[in-house]
Amino acid sequence: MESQVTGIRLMSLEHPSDQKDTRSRRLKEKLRQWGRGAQEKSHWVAERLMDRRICVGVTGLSGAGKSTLLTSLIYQLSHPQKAQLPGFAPALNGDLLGAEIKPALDSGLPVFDYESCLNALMSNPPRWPKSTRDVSAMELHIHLRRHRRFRGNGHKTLILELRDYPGEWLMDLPMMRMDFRDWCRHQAHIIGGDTRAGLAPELLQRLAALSPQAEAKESELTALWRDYRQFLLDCRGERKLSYLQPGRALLDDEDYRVLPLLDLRGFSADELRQLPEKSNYQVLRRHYETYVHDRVAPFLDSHFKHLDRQLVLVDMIGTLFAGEQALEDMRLAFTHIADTFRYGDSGLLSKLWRPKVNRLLFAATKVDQVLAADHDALRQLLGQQLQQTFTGARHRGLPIFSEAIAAVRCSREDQRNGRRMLVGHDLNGRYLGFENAEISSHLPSEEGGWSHYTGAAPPQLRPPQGMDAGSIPHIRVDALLNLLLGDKV
Ligand SMILES: Nc1nc2c(ncn2[C@@H]2O[C@H](COP(=O)(O)OP(=O)(O)OP(=O)(O)O)[C@@H](O)[C@H]2O)c(=O)[nH]1
Ligand SMILES: [Mg+2]
Repeated sequence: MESQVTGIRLMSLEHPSDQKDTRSRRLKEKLRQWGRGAQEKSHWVAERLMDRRICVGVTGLSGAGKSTLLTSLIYQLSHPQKAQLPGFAPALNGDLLGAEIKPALDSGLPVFDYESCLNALMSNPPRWPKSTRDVSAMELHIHLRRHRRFRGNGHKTLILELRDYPGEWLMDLPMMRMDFRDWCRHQAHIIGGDTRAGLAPELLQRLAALSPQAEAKESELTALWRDYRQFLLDCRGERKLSYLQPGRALLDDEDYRVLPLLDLRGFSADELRQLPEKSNYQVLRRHYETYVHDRVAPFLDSHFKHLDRQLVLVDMIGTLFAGEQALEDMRLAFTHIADTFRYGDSGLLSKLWRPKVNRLLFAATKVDQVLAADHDALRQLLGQQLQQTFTGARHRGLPIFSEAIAAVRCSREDQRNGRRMLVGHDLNGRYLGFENAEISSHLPSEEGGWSHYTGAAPPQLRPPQGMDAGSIPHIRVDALLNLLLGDKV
């Protein structure tokens, strides 16, 4: 009201011709800005229209294998003579000429540090890339031979823009459509519904006992946040759970203080709204809203909506061998990813944002940890989990694919005493041979069936030695490339 009145007063002080001038100046400035923007974007739009540019999001929870896959993928495409990519048609036909990395200038994001990831893999002894915590982007200019009917062979370049971001950010997106009260109830439901409460019973009791109307005490909330963050880290580290919020608590140690009130029974929505500003409910509500506004919404706005295709990496082996609860939680995470990508007006996020992702790929990573005979079962298991969550007409028109890959193959198969086994080096460089627990394409249904997997996880492996002399061995990265780009090359 106040500003309206001020606005009218200011207007009345201007001469009518001044007003006209101001308006036309503003309009001209707008047109100029629009022109500048259009010029900058025009090459981008033209490339898109000519099918020469594609933007792919690569995500997965921390440790899923994003940095390693990106490094392997870039290496394979940039060294067509050394790469083994029989499943990728341009490589098979000799039309893949090479690739070069360029910064993704339009994105304004830091460039993926390919050099240091590659150096780590190629060093002696080889190492895995360092864990990364932030988003990065790059353009990979893929040079291909083009066969023209009458004018001989030519060249074309496909620009593959790769945006790598933590899966934890994706897990936060459902918070966009929940207010604080909804989120508290959602968290209470999840925590009460499985055995994760067993990881921190005392903490969860303290949270449930936190009275919504009592005045908030800074020191109490600080202590609760420290313990809650540790609880989330244990859910990931010890139980291999996937659907954990706020996701950024797993990536950095900022003082977000986004805590759920686990017992809101006895309070209607109206009663909660009217609680004093200094009450626990109102203080935590403000923390929650700040987090959603400052962290979650900008990601959706500036980054996520540019993607044409989305690749989600899943540590299916780690999850399966962690047991039934980890797998159920992964399914829960898939349900929320499915909601994010749901098409049509019924999509819960569609009012805020309409996804334009036209292909969604899931890949189980690190399959070199199990025998080749189990790779197909893994792919089938992943497919079943996806089928259960992406059912019905809601995703019609959005093709979903699943694969099972190893970005860097660290093991090879051998025969010992008539049995097939895997041999490789563990993380300490010790040479070892092992046989993984056989993977069935169906989840255990009978009582006690999960004991076949729990505690029997295959060992973590070190990258193989000697890659600097030649190619990076992999499993089905070429098939993944085909799913990602096959229709664009
Ligand atoms: N055996 C095997 N292990 C792999 C492979 N790729 C990744 N790993 C293992 O998974 C770990 C994590 O891989 P990264 O590529 O760093 O995963 P990330 O998703 O980038 O992880 P953050 O940067 O922490 O989010 C590595 O340190 C390896 O132990 C693979 O192809 N085979
Ligand atoms: Mg990484």
